[in-house]
Amino acid sequence: MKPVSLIQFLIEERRAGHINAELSLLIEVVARACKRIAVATGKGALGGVLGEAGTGNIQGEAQKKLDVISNEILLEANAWGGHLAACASEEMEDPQQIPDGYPKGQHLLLFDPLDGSSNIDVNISVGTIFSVLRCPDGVTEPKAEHFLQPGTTQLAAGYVVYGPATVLVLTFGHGTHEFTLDREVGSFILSRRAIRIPEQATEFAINMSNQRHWQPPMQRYVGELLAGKTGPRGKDFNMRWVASMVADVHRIVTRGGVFYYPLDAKIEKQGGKLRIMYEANPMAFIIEQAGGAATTGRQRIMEIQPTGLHQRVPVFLGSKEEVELATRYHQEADAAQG
Ligand code: FDP
Repeated sequence: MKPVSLIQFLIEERRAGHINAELSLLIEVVARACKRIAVATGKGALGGVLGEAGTGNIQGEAQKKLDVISNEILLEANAWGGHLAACASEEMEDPQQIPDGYPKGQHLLLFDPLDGSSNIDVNISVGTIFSVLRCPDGVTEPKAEHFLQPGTTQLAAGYVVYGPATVLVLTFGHGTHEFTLDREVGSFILSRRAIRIPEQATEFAINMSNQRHWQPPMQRYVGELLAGKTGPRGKDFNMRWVASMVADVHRIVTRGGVFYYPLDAKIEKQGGKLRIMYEANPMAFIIEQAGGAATTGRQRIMEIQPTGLHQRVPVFLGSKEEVELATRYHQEADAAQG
């Protein structure tokens, strides 16, 4: 079969009425920016881009040089295209407006330019996550409040994992599709269409070092996974934790499994670890479109009405039956408490 490039795929999606020309252009621009990020991350120590930038982001986390570079690449690529009303980045407190003199479009772009960045210096996969929303009608200078739309309103979501291969995973709400970067030619080529995540899982991803801080239903659920064949689940589970969300999610998109970043006593006040707008919502959209489930342990992530651009939530996502079981344990525990 002849390879299908991302550009061809976008034209097909336009013809199918799934996207309009502006959204197609926006995705092309994001993909091109991600190719530049792939080049920058791929240089490693030779690019002089490893290490701390000496600055902090809005979350108070130390920024790596590559966090800053990736953010600039995405901002710059999107400023002039005419397809955006504004964009918001995990690395910036407020939305970024389109500079004067450039045409504006109908879309809002949100991104985490380099997720898992604590892994950069040790040469472990990192990634970019993005989400596209429609700018509310009549709004010409979008503010944070205009981005605060539930995940169900996303027009597109995707991530790029910079690993042994650079891979883009994308959804427009009509299935989840994977593209692999052909480095010689410089284009993304469709490598899996309409991905399906198995409903049952045998692998789970969680930071076990937080176990003592978890809430009782999480303790119960993971305790049962760890008990394996001899426990109530009657089967063994394997554990994986890359500590780079994009890489962990990509494993699930490839061979199933579940990813959990639950609420725990250490992060209770901030509501969770992962950001709803830049991480949880786009990943939830991608996972649901591949037949998986994504909840906070208590409710569907994409139905949450966000209250802040940098709001954090607990994240349970992956193989449907497993996420539903973990969610049921939390709901039952809450109901028993009244
Ligand atoms: P990072 O802080 O390195 O950017 O986005 C947050 C994130 O990485 C996720 O990519 C990853 O899954 C998680 O944090 C890792 O958290 P722990 O350090 O608690 O393991």
